[in-house]
Amino acid sequence: MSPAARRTLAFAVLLVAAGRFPIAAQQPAAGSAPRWERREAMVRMRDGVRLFTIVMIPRNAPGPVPILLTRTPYGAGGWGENEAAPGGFQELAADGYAFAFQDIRGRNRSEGQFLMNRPLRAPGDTAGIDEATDAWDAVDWLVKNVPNTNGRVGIFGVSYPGWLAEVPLVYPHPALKAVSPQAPMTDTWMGDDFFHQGAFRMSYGFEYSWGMEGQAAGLPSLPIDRADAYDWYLAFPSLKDLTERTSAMRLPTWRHFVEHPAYDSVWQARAFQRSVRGVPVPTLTVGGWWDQEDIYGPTATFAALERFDTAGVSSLVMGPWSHGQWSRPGGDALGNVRFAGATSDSFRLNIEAPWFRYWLRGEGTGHFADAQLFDAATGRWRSFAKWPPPEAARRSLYLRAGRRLAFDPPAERAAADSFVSDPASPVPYRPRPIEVTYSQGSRWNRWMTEDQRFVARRPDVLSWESEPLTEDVVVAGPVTAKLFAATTGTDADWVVKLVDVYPDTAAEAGMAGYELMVAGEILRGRYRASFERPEPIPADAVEAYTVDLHPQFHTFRRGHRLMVQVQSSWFPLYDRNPQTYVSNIFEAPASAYRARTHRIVRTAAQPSHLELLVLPR
Ligand code: PG9
Repeated sequence: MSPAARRTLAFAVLLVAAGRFPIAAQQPAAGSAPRWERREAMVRMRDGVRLFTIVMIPRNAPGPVPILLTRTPYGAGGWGENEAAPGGFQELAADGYAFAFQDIRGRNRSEGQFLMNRPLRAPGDTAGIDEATDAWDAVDWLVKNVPNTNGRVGIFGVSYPGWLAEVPLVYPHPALKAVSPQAPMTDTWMGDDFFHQGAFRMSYGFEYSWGMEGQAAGLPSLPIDRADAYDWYLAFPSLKDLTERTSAMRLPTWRHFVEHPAYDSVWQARAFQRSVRGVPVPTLTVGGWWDQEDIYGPTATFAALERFDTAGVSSLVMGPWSHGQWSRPGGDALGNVRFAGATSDSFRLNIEAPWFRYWLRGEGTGHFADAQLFDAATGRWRSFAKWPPPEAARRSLYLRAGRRLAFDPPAERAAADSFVSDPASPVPYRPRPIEVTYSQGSRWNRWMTEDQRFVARRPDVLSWESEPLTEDVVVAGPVTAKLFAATTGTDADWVVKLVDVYPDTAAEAGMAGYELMVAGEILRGRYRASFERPEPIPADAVEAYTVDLHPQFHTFRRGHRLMVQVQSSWFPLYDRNPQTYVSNIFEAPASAYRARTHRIVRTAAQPSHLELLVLPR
């Protein structure tokens, strides 16, 4: 194998190890008859480009079967004819499907040019191609060429393949009858892989783009040579220096970041939730409450579809999972947090399989709740006829004096808490050492559930805590932080976390005093008024900041405390804000990176708080 081929394989293997794909299914005993007929084809798209496609057709199906398609940039897979279940899709294979896997343009064995997160063709452009037209052409080919099918096709996938599954909703083929976007990167500027509300996902963006495009760009293998990636990234005094010293501009995706730091039309054109105009096909959107890569996508996709869902064919499933965890065996724990039972297995068996069975095989009742959500605190699934539940009441949780948190607003006329945020010593986003994102033993997939006590004593992390709750508080719906804050600089990032503090007497093993982040997000201050047009922050002026922490369903149990933490860096996952306004942070000189004092105001007139939806008791 050539060094280049070895490297591609190594990146794919690391993604697999990181749980990017389901594990391969077990092989049946040697000598038993092959279960699948395996066909390979170069399927011609409307512009003549041919995409590599594998179709696995069950040999023992009693009648015609539907087809389940996954389109992927990661390699269509080497599923063999003795596979128990291609793709590791055991529960689905047991029902009877043909499975199709397709490499998208420019990836692996397909022809054409790869473009990260290719935008949909412009309205009115009937000649152009995009991932939705490619999916249309793929479905058309499948129904015309795969024998013994019932003519119904479903499409599903996790993450990049999740987004590839949802874009066909913009113009679906008539044979497409079921769509399941899982952890879709719905808007990779607003809250998925590459930026969150304007803050750049530096280590993820760097390592992922390098893995996907480094070889084609003629770059060596990933240059991180420190055991703690925190140290490696911190050695670059600026993002500009990182770009220059690693030649990252040779990566098309990195160049794209540098040239489009704000939410301009280029990013907006890639945002699925802005393009979709209906629910033409039944859709099951799936996500994890602690998805470290695509936390915005699932609920944003569902909310976008919900606006048009008069037929009630769009459903949401959210479980206590990291990125794609539901597609792998088990699911009884994430990091230190344990759930009652194998939540991933139960999702695949009791939710996903019946859903496809109904829409593609016509079996079952067809009764699916608007939302089926797992409450990690009680260990139970709950179905909602409407999400967010109309019966939930809005409640505000205020930052108060003495680092207390309460549902009553403050009365003070002048009150604030402050801290110094120093780019020379940013707050780590997870306990160090921080391993390379996709590397053996990396704790990347569990970081959002780490005990936040690892930073709670830092002077640049402020915490406000409630009294122990005297009754359960069930949060069910969007969580939003409204901060009133000032900085001595002219730009700043605001990280806000909503934390469930376990009692010191917690019965769960290892959870005494645990600080579990239930929701957490970052906003780059320059975008407080507009994501398209950043503006400097006037030094020392109190400004209002709205930080979207996304919907959640979580019971803060009696005896637990609510906590809110605020800090201004999450390094090196997010680049450091220089805290001096420059028009493009990718170009900021090292001299712009300055320590600044930030002030969180908590007065009657400017009460910093979180807005929650809480279910009635
Ligand atoms: N989170 C991965 C990704 C998707 C889209 C863009 C960049 C990265 C993935 O798991 O596919």
